[in-house]
Amino acid sequence: MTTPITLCGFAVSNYYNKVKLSLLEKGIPFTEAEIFPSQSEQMLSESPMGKVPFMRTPQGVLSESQVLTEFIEDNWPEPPLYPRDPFARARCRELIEHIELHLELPARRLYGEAFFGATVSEETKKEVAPLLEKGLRSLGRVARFSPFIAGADFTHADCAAWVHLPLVGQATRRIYGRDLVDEFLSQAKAYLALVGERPHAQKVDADRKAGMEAYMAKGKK
Ligand SMILES: N[C@@H](CCC(=O)N[C@@H](CS)C(=O)NCC(=O)O)C(=O)O
Repeated sequence: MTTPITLCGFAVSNYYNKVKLSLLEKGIPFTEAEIFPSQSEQMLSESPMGKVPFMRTPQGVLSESQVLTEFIEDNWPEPPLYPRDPFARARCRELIEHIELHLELPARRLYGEAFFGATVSEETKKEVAPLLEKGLRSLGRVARFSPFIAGADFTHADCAAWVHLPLVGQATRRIYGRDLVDEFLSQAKAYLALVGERPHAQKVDADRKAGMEAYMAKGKK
């Protein structure tokens, strides 16, 4: 497929940035459309849950970041961001599932208070901490950090880990006064710094920071 695609979402979204980093690392031409989550009819016609990211392609619109990742890899196999071997590929997907289901999703319940000035109940905070501890212990059993999360090569699993783990760590620092990611995954800090040195990661991060500043400036108006 040669026609450019459009990645829709906003630069502060971790799921958006996961897909954006995969696209950049693979050198796929794409444009970005800044779109925020909503339940408007227009939005729901493209993203059935009203979430971002979603992707406009010549064949139609796709939603769910992992679906976009798989679509990208299937359409543009070179350079590969999954190993060729099916078992090793499955290991990468296992890592992504672990991070999203057992870390990002529970941590998301804290984001309202951690990042957006809302209040999260004490009950929720108590419920989420052991889930995250379990999720981090489980990730520690499958992550390699040698030097990348799935082994020697940079993969889509790194695109996911690099956007989600810092957010989980930051949320736990703000809510519990402890960075559970650092506490349970001693290699995480050095690993995230290694990925963060990649030029495309730096581009994603610069856009994220600019997006965050614009969001804060809007809030002050
Ligand atoms: N499972 C979805 C999660 C995407 C997601 O939660 N995106 C957030 C922004 S980071 C969103 O759109 N939130 C709005 C909402 O939940 O309604 C994916 O992988 O794409």
